[in-house]
This record gives sequence, C-alpha cells and structure tokens, in this order.
Amino acid sequence: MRRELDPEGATARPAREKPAGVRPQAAGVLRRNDPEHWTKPGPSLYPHQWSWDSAFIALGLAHLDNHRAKRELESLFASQWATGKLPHIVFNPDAPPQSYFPDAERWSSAAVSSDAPSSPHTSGLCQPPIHAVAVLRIWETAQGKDERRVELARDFLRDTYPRLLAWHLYLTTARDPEGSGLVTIYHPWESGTDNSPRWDATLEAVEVGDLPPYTRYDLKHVADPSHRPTDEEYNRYLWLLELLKKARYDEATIYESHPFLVKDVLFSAILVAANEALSKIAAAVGAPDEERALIEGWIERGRKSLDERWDPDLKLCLDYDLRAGKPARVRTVAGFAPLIAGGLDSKRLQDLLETLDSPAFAGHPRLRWPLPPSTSPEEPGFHPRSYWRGPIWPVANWLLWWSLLRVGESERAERIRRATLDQLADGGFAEYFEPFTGEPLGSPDQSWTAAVALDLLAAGSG
Ligand code: 2M8
Repeated sequence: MRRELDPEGATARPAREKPAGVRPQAAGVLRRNDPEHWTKPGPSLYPHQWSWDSAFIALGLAHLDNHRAKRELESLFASQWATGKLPHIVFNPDAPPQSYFPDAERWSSAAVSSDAPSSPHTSGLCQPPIHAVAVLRIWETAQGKDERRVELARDFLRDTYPRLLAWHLYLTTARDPEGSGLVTIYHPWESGTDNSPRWDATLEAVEVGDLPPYTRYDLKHVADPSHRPTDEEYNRYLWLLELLKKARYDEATIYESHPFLVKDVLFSAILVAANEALSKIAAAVGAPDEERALIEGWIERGRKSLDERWDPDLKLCLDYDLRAGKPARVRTVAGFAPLIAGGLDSKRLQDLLETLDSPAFAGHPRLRWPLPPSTSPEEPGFHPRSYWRGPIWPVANWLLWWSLLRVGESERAERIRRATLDQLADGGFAEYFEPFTGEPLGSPDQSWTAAVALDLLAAGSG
C-alpha cells in the first residue's frame, strides 16, 4: 500500500528532512493519512472516512496512483445505504477509543434503520455529492496511459456508474420531494460548512430537549477551541442527531417533523456539476438513453431552481429555510453556487464575478492572499479564526477555481490557483487559514488540502 503512494520517491525521505516542494509534500500527507485503501481527512481530529473528503482525496490521488484513487471511492461506495445515500462518515473500527464524537454507537444507524449497512458502521447523514467529478477525473487521468490502465479505469466507470446514479436519484427524490431542483439538508453537517452563519437563524429556532450526555473529543486536537464550533452549536448538532435517530432516518418521517429542513444551494450546485460529470460517465459506459435524458433533466432543473434563489441586492444565491419559509440572507462562499452549477448567462456571470472581486470577498483590502473567506468579512457573523465563519478553505478555493475554468474565466481561475498554492507553500496543508494573517488553523496535514493542491499543480506549470 505504501509503495502505491510514492511519487518521485516521496516515501524514501523522512518527512521532515527536506521541504522538497508542494507536490511531494502533498503526496506525503496523503500517504501518512492512509490506514489502508481509504484516507483519514486529518491525522488525529478525523480518524474515520468522510464522504466528500474522500471524493476530493480521490481527485488528488488520481494524479499519483489511479488504482489507489479508485480504492478510495470503492471503499466509500461499499457503505452506500439501500436508499442510495452515501453516508457522511464510514466509521473506522480501528480508530483509537474516544478519538471522535459522535461515534458509531451514538448514530446507531444500523440498529434503527434497515437501510443502513452494519459493517462497517456509518453515520445517518450525507454530504455534498462531488463524487462523480472525482470518478470522471480518475477516468481522465488514465487517458493516454498504457492500455491496461485505460481498461481498468473503464471497468471502474462501469462499476461505479450505477452507484452514482442511485446516489443522485436519492438526492433528487428523497431529498427533493417537492421536485424543486434543490436538495434539502437535515443538519449543518450535511452542508460540509458546519458552523457557517448560513445556519444560524435555523439553528436558533431549534429547541434542545433532553440530550443524553456527551464529551467532545474534537477540542483536544486543535490548538485553540475558538477554531471549532461552540458548545451551544454542538448541543444543537447533537439534538438534531437524536431527532433523526428517533425518526429512524426515514425520509418521510423526517420531512414531517424535523426542525432543520433547508434547501442548500451549495449542495444543490455541486449536484448539478456532478450531474454534468455523470452525464459524461453515462456516455462513456453506453448508458440507456432514458437514464441520460434523466440526468440532463436534473441539470436543467437544478440550474433553473438556483436561479430562483438569486438575491439581486447581495448578488449571490441564498439557501432557503423550508420551516421558516424564508431565505438565509448571509454572504458566504456558498452564494457562488450558480458559478459552480454553470450554464450562466453573461449578466449573472458578471454579477458573480463582481461579488467575488469585491471587498466583501477576495477583494477585501486586509487579506493576506486574494482568496475568498468562507464568510464575508462584512457579515456580522464573520469570525476570522472560527472554522466556516471566516477562514479561507483551500477546498473551497478549488471549487471556485474549477468552476471558473468551466465557465471560461481562465485568468481569474489562474489567480485563484496561484494564490492557493502560494498559501499552501507558506502555511502547509492546514484545514483552513486565517484570512488576514495567513495563519494555518484547525487540523494540520489535512488530506483534502493536500489533494486539491495536487489537482491544482497538475493543471499548471507550478
Ligand atoms: C468537518 O465536519 C466534521 C463533521 O462532519 C467535524 O467538524 O467534526 C467539515 O469541515 C466537513 O466539511 C468535513 O467533511 C469534515 C472532515 O474533514 O470536517
């Protein structure tokens, strides 16, 4: 296994000996976080497999070792629920005790739902569906290589396509019973941007009931508790978990009574982009016309519904709280969702680029690197050190870079690519960065940070 991740002889050197450049260092992070066939998001804070982390990790691994990249996703797909849902966490039975909470026992997924796999255990939530994009990248990076590698990649596409289709079908039906084109999430953890002020108003309305006691282990893995969500937020996260468990993770029951039901525009836009990738995969594997038409329909409907969530004053797209019946008027990177979904008219594109370049985001005069903070520094909920409330996330930069390339904004994309790589060369592969000082924060040696660095590097000369 270790040999597989050995580009340019990275394993031959002790990690600290020589700062040999971003690529071998990034490969070293992924190698060290690799217990076997899948990758921990971070060395100690995150000892299990996370869904969208693994997809980003596979994107990066595709440039190092195609076979290992496939294994990453295969091990995630092996835990797909009967409903098609890809769980947000696949629990590692070998994780040290008391290393991450909530653990498998707290989720009790297999005990309460016959749709959940029982070995290994999983959480009961899901995360943004970037997986098809990673599958396509594995296919793309195999092109032009030896015949055997191309054949193996083709087999992988064939095996994976039905799983991806089931996953997207789940999201477009169970998570969108209204047929609106937007995905409903049940928990901030599903958004991947956990403590973003996007969720403040919805969470405030959640009344925490009789919560079983718990101990947070995440705080012992970061330099300062202010990097992580607050205890108040955790109480609400854990209460929502209790409610989901009580509903036996049954979608219809959740829809009836759950207090956190939000149409997430970032999640929905990633689904549109993933459907574009799925459409290419469907063509490559010769999928039936009806399935290809279904996927095209999802793309169209997704883009249209994101357009309906556009706020002309903020010049951003906004999430919609189904319970409160109103949008969350907060400026965060999620607002760039239409850029990620693509297919924009030129006016909408110009508006988004204007917002991106403005002092509300990448044009803020105090920024260490011209990259968009996760929450606009002009928002009252902004906090420069707290997780998704302001720090810069390399994985979010990747999403914007990739989306800008897809809409033909190559110069802007290149600026983001260079600034991200400069930031990583300066601060290492941190989970996130303080926007004004560039200080690395959160978990050090975060796998998806290393993975997106590899993909960014592969796209340019350095
Ligand atoms: C963070 O979320 C987990 C809960 O899922 C946590 O804070 O404990 C988020 O950044 C999420 O997007 C990410 O997938 C996960 C692992 O990197 O960490």
